[in-house]
Amino acid sequence: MIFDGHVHQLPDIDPVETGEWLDSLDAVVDVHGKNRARYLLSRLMERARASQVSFPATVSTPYVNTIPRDEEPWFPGDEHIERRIRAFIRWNAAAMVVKANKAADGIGGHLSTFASSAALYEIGFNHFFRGKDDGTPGDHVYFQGHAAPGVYARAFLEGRLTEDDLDHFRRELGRGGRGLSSYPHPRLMPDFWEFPTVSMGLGSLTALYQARYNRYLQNREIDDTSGSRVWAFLGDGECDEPETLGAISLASREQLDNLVFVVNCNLQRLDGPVRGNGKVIQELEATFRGAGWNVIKVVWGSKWDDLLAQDKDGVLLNKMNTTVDGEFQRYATEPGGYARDHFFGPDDRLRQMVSHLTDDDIRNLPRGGHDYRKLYAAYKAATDNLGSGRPTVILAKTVKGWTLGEGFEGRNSTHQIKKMTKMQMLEMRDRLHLQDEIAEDEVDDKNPPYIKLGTNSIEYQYMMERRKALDGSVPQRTTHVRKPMSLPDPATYSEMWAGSNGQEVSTTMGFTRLLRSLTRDELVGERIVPIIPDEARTFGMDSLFREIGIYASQGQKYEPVDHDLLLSYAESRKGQILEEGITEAGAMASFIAAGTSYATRGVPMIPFYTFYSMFGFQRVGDLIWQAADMRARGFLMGATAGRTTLMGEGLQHQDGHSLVLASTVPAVQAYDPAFAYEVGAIVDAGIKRMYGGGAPDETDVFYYITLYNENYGMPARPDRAGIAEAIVEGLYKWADAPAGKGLKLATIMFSGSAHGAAREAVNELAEHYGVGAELWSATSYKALREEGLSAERHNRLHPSGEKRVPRVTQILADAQGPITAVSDFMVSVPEQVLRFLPGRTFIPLGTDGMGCSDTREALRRHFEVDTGHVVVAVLSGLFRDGAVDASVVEDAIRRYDIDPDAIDPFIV
Ligand SMILES: Cc1ncc(C[n+]2csc(CCOP(=O)(O)OP(=O)(O)O)c2C)c(N)n1
Ligand SMILES: [Mg+2]
Repeated sequence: MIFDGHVHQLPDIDPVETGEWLDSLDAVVDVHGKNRARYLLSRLMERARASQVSFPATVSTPYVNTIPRDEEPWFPGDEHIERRIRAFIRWNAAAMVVKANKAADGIGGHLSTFASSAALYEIGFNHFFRGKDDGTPGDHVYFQGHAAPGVYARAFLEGRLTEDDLDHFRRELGRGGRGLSSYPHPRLMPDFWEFPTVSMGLGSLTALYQARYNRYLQNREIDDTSGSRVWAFLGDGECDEPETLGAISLASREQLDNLVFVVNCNLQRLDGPVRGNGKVIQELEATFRGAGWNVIKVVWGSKWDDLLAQDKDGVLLNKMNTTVDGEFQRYATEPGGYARDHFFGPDDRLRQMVSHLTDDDIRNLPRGGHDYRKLYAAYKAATDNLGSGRPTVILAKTVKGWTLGEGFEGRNSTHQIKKMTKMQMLEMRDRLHLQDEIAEDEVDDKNPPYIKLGTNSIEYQYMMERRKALDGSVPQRTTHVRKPMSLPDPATYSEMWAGSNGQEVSTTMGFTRLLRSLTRDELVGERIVPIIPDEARTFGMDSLFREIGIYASQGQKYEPVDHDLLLSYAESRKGQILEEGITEAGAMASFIAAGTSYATRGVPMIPFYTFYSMFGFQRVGDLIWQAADMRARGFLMGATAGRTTLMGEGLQHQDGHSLVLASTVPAVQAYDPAFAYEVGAIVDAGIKRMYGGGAPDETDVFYYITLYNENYGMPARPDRAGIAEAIVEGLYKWADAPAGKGLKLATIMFSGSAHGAAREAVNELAEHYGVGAELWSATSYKALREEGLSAERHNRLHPSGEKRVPRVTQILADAQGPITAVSDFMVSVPEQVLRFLPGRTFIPLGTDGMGCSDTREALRRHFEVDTGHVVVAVLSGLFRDGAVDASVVEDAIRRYDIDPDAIDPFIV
């Protein structure tokens, strides 16, 4: 407790003696220096431990407020009016949820989360959160997802939402899809919510990287972000998610004093206590403090200050320190007499301390998170902390369900309760002193009234004046562009169109060249954000280090070991590459920050996040979903793609399914290109689509593009009208069948690196089996499927209207014979178009199975996607169609040395 300045919270029973000790220390420092002083202190600590003088660890302080009463700042607001406003919002939030569940039983919603955090938000709304009305992006506020009812309730009082809006909470499909979303979802309420948070842990992670991204923009001199603070509101239970705390050391390392976490420590999560047997606030304090954060605990409300001041023997402090959260939760549910007996009671000195208080007084000794002045002091300290280089976390102790009444406060079931009886509503009304606003006969449990404020009411005027002073309402999402961006010069892509002139390169190398060209582009160069999680060398992107620099907020304080090399590890304050280290989640959070920059900051940026494709969708799938919710734009580049192309790495690295996972995210445009010019065409079209100024439904997408590390000659872009569109639409003819008389006809579709087997198979089929196979490049089965489904839906719902033919059906109408599809991904990838090819023989080959390590050749044989297997598949299709005999297929099986009884790779 002597650490971090907390000694001032304890009574000094002998100031003279204290003075002597301090003078001695000063003298040692003066005469013998700091080292000697340190030594003596260490010896004293050693002795203290030996004498059993207990001593808290340096990372935690006693269970009291960090800011003592006499250091609290003057409170500039009108506490009475703010309390009224808070009560109105509390009431309306509860009424909205109760009504929703009466109107549609089971529709859900949460009462208790916001009830515990109302003051945490209101202090922000009235005094801290900056809006955008001055033309700046203001603060970035991440609301706790389950507290959404409170945010709607305030927007209603501010006149931003109507009663009809509140009546459509969680009923979004009426009124043209304009209800209120259950949680913060920019996808559903694009003018209101900015940051999706409700998947626990993602809000805090993305908030942290948003704060870092703001510094990136600042240091690169692209945007002045100094006026924006990032506020993230989290639950204490949520802190158990690895994503919540997993990146906090980055915040201190990057000196993000523009970041404030507010943890609503109501000691409960969904099922029960967060740490019944421990103290979550103490645990979080140690974690954050250890990570270098500025920690502000707001544990006790003002009325406790008097008691602490009397605590000469430290018995109260000791009781506070030793009472576990499970007990504190119990005190919130019992009458004051219980705490008198169990908290104060066992020790006579403590019992004496509260003898002048009634049981009700004791019960009403509030927790810090419900004490407006304490919160103001904490938020003020957090904002004053700017310049210190330390991010701040405020740990505010609250009661879950506070003011909702006995059935709610501190109950283990409180998170899930959505309904209130009339009696409960009346109890809440009285508790909030709203008798003058709501008459008893108005209250019923079906249709409780909302409190509305006339524009002349002092509460309304006060509230609006406060918001005006803080530049307008929050939250509010806009897409107003503050710093316009042009599209790249078409010449940027010319290298991609030209092909590699016989040189063997991979699509990854092709993409890296494209990325470099884009960063050199006069028009958009500075807006490109390359993001890599410690894999640049794997992808050959280390060539960019020196040229565009690795972003480092501190610059480079050392001469790198490879300084004399052309490709040295060059860090710089103005570096463009976000080299994230080994954190796909962090890299994805950066992608989200950059990909939503067009909205959050009005500064469009184009992120290219390149990663091991295996560690994309399956590793950070929920963040990708969040990116889609947040309307992120940009490119996810799934490098080292394919189950057989990346050789040697085995089961955990060889990806044959990210395209299946990508198919589940509507906003994702998934591509599996074979050649550099296809990559170029997709990127070109993608940038135009996302940044070319179309309607949000069109623009608010992002791309997933696979990249392979197999080298081969990159052909030039076919010189054909409409080729660029065809590549983007997902399928185009790549080569006609070889000419020859009497050839039996067939079709092979390839994607990505499987083009090699497909092309060889064409030659083999012509040479040995008299089969002429035409080749098609399938760049996006997802795009084909989605278009097909939409045509199918149209036809289903317009039976007598003009029939739409799915694009893939049309395109393949002229493709000859049975269709064999081959890729380095699971069969379900090409199968996405099967339903649109009725009556066609369709044989998809794919790499289903867990995978193992070997050479490409061995793996392709194992997964049955090599040349021999493609030939056999084509012949088996012809056999199925009656064009050849079974013996022909058997001949090929022999010719390519295929063991028909080999173990099925799926079960290996
Ligand atoms: C990733 C994820 N897992 C589970 C849930 C379900 N869930 C919603 S709220 C909640 C408990 C939240 O507790 P806490 O973070 O303490 O918030 P409080 O409501 O107590 O403020 C859980 C488990 C979720 N939303 N996200
Ligand atoms: Mg909680």
